[in-house]
Amino acid sequence: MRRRLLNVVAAVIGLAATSASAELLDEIKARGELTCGTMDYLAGIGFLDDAGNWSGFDVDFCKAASAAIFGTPDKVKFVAVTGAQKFPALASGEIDILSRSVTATISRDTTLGFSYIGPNMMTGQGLMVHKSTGATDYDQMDGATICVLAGTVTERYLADYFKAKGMSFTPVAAENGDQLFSMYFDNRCDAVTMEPPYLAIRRQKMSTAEEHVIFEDVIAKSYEAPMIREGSPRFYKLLQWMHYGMVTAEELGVTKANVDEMVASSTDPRVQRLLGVEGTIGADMGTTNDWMVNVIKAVGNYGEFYDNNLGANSPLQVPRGLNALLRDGGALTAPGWQ
Ligand SMILES: N[C@@H](CCC(=O)N[C@@H](CS)C(=O)NCC(=O)O)C(=O)O
Repeated sequence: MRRRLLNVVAAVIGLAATSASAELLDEIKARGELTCGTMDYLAGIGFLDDAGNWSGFDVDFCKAASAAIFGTPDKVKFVAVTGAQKFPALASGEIDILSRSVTATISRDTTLGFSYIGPNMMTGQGLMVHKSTGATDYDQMDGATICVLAGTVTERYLADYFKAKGMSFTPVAAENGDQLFSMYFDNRCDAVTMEPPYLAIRRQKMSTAEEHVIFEDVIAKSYEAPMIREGSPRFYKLLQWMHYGMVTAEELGVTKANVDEMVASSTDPRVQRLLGVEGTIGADMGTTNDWMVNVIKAVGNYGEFYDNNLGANSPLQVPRGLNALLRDGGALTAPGWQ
């Protein structure tokens, strides 16, 4: 089933590739907006409110991309795509960027014809169980019934883990996130698997939140990353270095609140280069020299981008974990900005 889906997507990409010619960055600039595939139902990740405002971590990545290209975060057309639609929507050209809790893996990178940015959210695969089971660790899950979302990396990793440990389990597959969590909260499985931030978000919505335990450990890596189609190196590099620029801004203490002041008066050459006060990095890449100023004004440095959507300044309070700067004990870093 998975293989068949990969083949269909690969065939669509083949068609798209034959008709594609121009570098996407030029096409987006000529069009005057970019299109971004995301989700519309999960506050903190991708959410569309009743007033028509989009918000969340995955949404803000696209607003930042708009700021990097157009100088303003609002030149984005958001498209809500389901788990099943996300890769075909990117492959067919319906969207320019897929920013929707997608994990970067070797098969997605090398067989789908996509390139990933970042990763910009390094997490893993966790498990939430009913407290009544008494389980606190994976070792106690032999023979369990586990709800899992079809078509995600979590399906494969769950099977891999149990096989490697010589344990058995019964998977109960769901077609979408809402169905998955309804099945779990309705007691149709002992546990549900997904990346811990999503487990925490879903648990927080429940009045029975304290009846569910999220295990401390993870059974696999899941490094999530926005994706674009291959074949537009300037678009790819702009987004990749935008991500690095947000990390560099955090390293250098440049924030949404102080960026104007930094432009006006910082004497630190590293800050001056990042913000385009010195040099022509932005123009050389096909945008303006102050592109990172616009990105930081739109969504902040990486730390602000994370904390405002998911972390300390959000209702979700998801710890930075691996997404803290390397110097703070996390794994987040960027190559040199020079
Ligand atoms: N990162 C995983 C997927 C993570 C995941 O399951 N995300 C949920 C959102 S919380 C999802 O895509 N749900 C599908 C849906 O709700 O339609 C992957 O790339 O395979």
